[in-house]
Amino acid sequence: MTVIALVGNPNSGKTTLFNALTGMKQKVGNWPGVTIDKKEGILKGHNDVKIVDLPGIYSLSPYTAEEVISRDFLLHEKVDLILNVVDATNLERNLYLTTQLMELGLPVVVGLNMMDIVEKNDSQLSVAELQYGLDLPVVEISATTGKGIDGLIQAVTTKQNCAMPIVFSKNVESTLLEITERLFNAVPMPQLRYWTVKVFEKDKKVNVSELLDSDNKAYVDGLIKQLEEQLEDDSESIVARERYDWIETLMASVSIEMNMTDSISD
Ligand code: GDP
Ligand code: MG
Ligand code: K
Repeated sequence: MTVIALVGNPNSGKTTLFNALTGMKQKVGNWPGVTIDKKEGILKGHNDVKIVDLPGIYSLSPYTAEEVISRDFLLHEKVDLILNVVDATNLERNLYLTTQLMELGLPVVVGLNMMDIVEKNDSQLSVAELQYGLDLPVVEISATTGKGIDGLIQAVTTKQNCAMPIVFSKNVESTLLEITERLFNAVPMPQLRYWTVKVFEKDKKVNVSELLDSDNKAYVDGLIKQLEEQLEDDSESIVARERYDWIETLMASVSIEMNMTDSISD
């Protein structure tokens, strides 16, 4: 059985897409906790492919019960592919989670949802630039109208490469490398980038003493402290800013202002 995890921000259209992909009826709404239970279905026309509708999340650093459920499922259950549902009308914010999903060592396909709304707007996006920048398959869809769903089914049932994590700035990467070198035997190899970033962030949900012995932990803590002093910021904020900067650069190539096409002609 192939397992596809539907992951995205709250209200990105996961449940609507789940229903379109499985033909199953499921409650759609905005009430908090509406998808707190794990919901599963079989992909239409593919009896060997299971779809799991995970609770909506903004990040993999869990603060809410929903985030804990979704993160634990992605880290500890058998998942073959992440279908990241992205609200195209809220692209910049939604991509924050995408950059984290790219660190799990799994194939990621982006379902770029709400394209029916984008098409009615003045500002448009270059999906080609988005796909190029993310280095992930991006399929334009509208979960409510069903547009693009066949292409999406094709993309998620095709063998895809594992996502490549985004690269941070040089001095952050050199500290991360020191952490990575010390985590090789402590975490599952595909999740190495995820755990490296977690250790760097000093994530309170991660028990570092299970991953590093006390000498290595002291050494790594020293390097992190050095970088924090140099950048005058705490490590968690450093990572967040790296993600925002990367997304901002990507958005500059993805966003197309419609009135710009006028000035190109002269
Ligand atoms: P979830 O929180 O990610 O499960 O999102 P839902 O599936 O509950 O959808 C949130 C809202 O967005 C609902 O009102 C949906 O009808 C609406 N919606 C979902 N997909 C689309 C889409 O492609 N286009 C439009 N216009 N609305 C959508
Ligand atoms: Mg839902
Ligand atoms: K919802």
